[in-house]
Amino acid sequence: MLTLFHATQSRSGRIVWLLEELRAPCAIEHVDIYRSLTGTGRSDPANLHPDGKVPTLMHDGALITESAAIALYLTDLFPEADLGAPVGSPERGAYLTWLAWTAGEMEPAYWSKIEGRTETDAAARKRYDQVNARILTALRHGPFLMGHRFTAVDVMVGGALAWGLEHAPRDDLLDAYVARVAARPANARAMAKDAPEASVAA
Ligand SMILES: N[C@@H](CCC(=O)N[C@@H](CS)C(=O)NCC(=O)O)C(=O)O
Repeated sequence: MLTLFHATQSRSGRIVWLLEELRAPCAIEHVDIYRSLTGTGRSDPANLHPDGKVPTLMHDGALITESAAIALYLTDLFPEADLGAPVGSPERGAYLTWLAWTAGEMEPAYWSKIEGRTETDAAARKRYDQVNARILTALRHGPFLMGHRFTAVDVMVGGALAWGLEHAPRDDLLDAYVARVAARPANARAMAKDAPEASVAA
């Protein structure tokens, strides 16, 4: 059995979206989190994450945290949905690279932009520019980041871009991509489940 610990308007929304894309049966436990940008909320004792963060996934007693690890875990668990790349497939290397890159490069680069460090720190600016160049280069081949096929990478990157679009460079290709992935029916279904009052076991 799968259970996702989720907080409204947070990183775990991407996992709700991915679960919808996968059509994976999963109970959603809405929890509170501490929100550093507003200083609101609190770490919820009901959340099994060791640091009180989300997303947190439980699968038959196994605890999985970290958005990229959860995305990989789920796409491996539901290979028939074809949203990942199985071990041994030619795309596996690129798939793992993109997933790790979202956590290791994209997120820190965008946070440095949000916090203004890209204005004062040349290394932060370079990283931010490299991140956007990587996305735009992939989208020129598109329509998705791994080419013709929509994958969990598009949920991770597209979801992050949709959240932080005001911090992204103005580019028609990027805007069209975010609109394209955000318009997916699974995203609409996920958004309907985002708030606590909408909590249901899928
Ligand atoms: N690297 C983690 C970051 C998780 C994270 O920081 N989540 C935020 C919500 S967007 C959170 O739970 N914050 C609560 C806290 O920092 O206590 C991931 O990608 O899953």
